[in-house]
Amino acid sequence: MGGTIVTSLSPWPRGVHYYRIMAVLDPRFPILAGLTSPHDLHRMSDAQLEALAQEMREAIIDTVSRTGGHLGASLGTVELTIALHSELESPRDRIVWDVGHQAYGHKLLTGRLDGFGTLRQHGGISGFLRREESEHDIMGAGHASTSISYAAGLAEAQRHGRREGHAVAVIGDGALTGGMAYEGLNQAGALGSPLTVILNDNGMSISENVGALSKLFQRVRADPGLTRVREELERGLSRVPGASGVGGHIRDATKALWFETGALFEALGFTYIGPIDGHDIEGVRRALRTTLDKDRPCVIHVMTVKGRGYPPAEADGEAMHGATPFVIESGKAAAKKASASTPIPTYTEVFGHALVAEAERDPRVVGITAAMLKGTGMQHMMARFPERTYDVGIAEQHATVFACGMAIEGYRPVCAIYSTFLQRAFDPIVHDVAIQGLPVVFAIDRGGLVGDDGPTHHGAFDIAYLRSIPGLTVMAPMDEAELVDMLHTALRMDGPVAIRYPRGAGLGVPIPERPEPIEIGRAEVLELGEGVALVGYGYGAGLAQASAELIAQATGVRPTVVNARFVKPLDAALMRRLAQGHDLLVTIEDHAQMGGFGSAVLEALDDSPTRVLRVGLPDRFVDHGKRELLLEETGLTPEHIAARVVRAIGDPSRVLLTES
Ligand SMILES: Cc1ncc(C[n+]2csc(CCOP(=O)(O)OP(=O)(O)O)c2C)c(N)n1
Repeated sequence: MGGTIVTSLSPWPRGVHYYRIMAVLDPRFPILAGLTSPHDLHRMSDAQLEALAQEMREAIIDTVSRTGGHLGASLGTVELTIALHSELESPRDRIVWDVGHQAYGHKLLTGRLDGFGTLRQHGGISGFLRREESEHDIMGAGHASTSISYAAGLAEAQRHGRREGHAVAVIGDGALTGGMAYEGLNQAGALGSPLTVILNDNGMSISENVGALSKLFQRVRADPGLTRVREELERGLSRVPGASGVGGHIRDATKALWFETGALFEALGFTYIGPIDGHDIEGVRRALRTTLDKDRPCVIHVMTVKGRGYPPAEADGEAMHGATPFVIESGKAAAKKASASTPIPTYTEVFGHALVAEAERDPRVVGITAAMLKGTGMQHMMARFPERTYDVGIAEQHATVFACGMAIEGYRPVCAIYSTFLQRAFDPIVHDVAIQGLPVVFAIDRGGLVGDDGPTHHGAFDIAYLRSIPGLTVMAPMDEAELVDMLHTALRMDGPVAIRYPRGAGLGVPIPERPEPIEIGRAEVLELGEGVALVGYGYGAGLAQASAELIAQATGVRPTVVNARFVKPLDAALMRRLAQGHDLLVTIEDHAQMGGFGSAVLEALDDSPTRVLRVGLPDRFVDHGKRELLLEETGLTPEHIAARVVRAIGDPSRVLLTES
């Protein structure tokens, strides 16, 4: 990590600097810079570990203030991370971080201080964990609620003698709202798997956490006797085999709550320890030692504060969950380049307001989000119609079937889910929505490349996995005005509909005052030209328009430009006419080339001899980095597309052009 010394962090005393001070890599972080492996933590004193925590916090704030990233979650786990690495022997002991967004501290302790300044930058270290990045990254998930299942598998392999070491899953209370977490608990509890689950309870998902369990945890957190419980618990820990043994030490007021929380896990076959203060390194270490000795499933319930140690992140956990670059002193967003005009609204914002407008007109409209209230623009619906808006937790599968239930009773549910997370709902979309023919609308945000979050988050597959489903209408607007019309259209249809749109700002076109329905399955010819037909789907239509200009400049001939609007039902008749009337048909989409819009066009043309050039994402996982950079790298820019088309025109010997 390079850069200037951060003096602005002085409100948080640095503690004593002592450990193998090497006037070295980064003078701001002498302890971190001196680490040769996380095992060094085993030999450190309590005071040294506290000082290390301070350095980690400063390193995280310093880097994320410049790169943006998951600030609050990683600040909240600093002490927990130190406790884990000072008791465990990673990677022999397997630490599995759910989502991986809270593991910046783990990165710092496992040899990545040096590259930490490149966090989330193209070619730099990932914002999540990544198996290729470090042997300490046991897996590289970015989707929530998987850690217990991973750990159950790891523990089972260990039980079969395949390997030695403990398996520890760290899961947030938000991620614990996802069904897979319970599937993991259920199996591990029955098997008696020797694994430890650390429940990192900070009361927050991205927004405030939701659900019945979260309410229980909230009551535990709000109870003034909690600290006392922890102290009693710590005193009792060495004497008790499980949670129940410490009951006598707990004051009556907190006892019931404590038992309620513990009872859930105990019923599933886990020993429950907690709640304990997750910022107390020694307390967490003691609890860990207890569980590691047990050789059975255990849960340690730790309470932490999201954003801990950085006041702006503690004050606004939601905004600082995924922080954009900020000024350290104030926590305010770093100034963007000045622009005279008002910013163009994002597709997300336009969708959010359009949904409210539809809900004003039609009382049957309800909004559903899976823990992405602001991310999907659903906060506007929640503010206007709280009784008709549902945050179901990190549970895309459940969100979909819940929508089915409401649709059966005559409601018009709109599920706003990111493309990448909707992958989780594939089976319910087939089985519960489409086969039942229910009018559920999917508003698929973040279709296409998302940028810094990288391969676990790009929305590259939704067209492919949706367009094969019978009875589903699948569409994509070319701009934000068409998104409003498409939502209006979808809510007037009898069956299921999916609308995909990209991350970021729209094209800046005016939003219609009153939306108009769109004819189903009808593409729109934007410009009639000759020689080449450029057919764009969604974001691809804008690319087609811009590419056409460049092609016209280069060749002197204006291509035909089409906004496809639908991939299902595809305007197959128009595609065939275009094929007959042009020398080259070009399909453009920000989606995996394989199985996407271009594939649908090829299928429609079937026996046509027309040359088709498909532009889309290549058959590999695209790395993380700024979205513009990734679009450039994958050839999804007007310049790249125009150059390919001009090359293809000059080489008519190639009958079918589908390579990237
Ligand atoms: C399947 C899935 N849906 C949504 C998300 C987006 N997401 C990332 S982190 C997060 C909240 C996680 O909350 P929690 O587990 O409590 O961790 P915290 O950030 O509070 O530490 C969500 C909803 C995701 N990663 N995976």
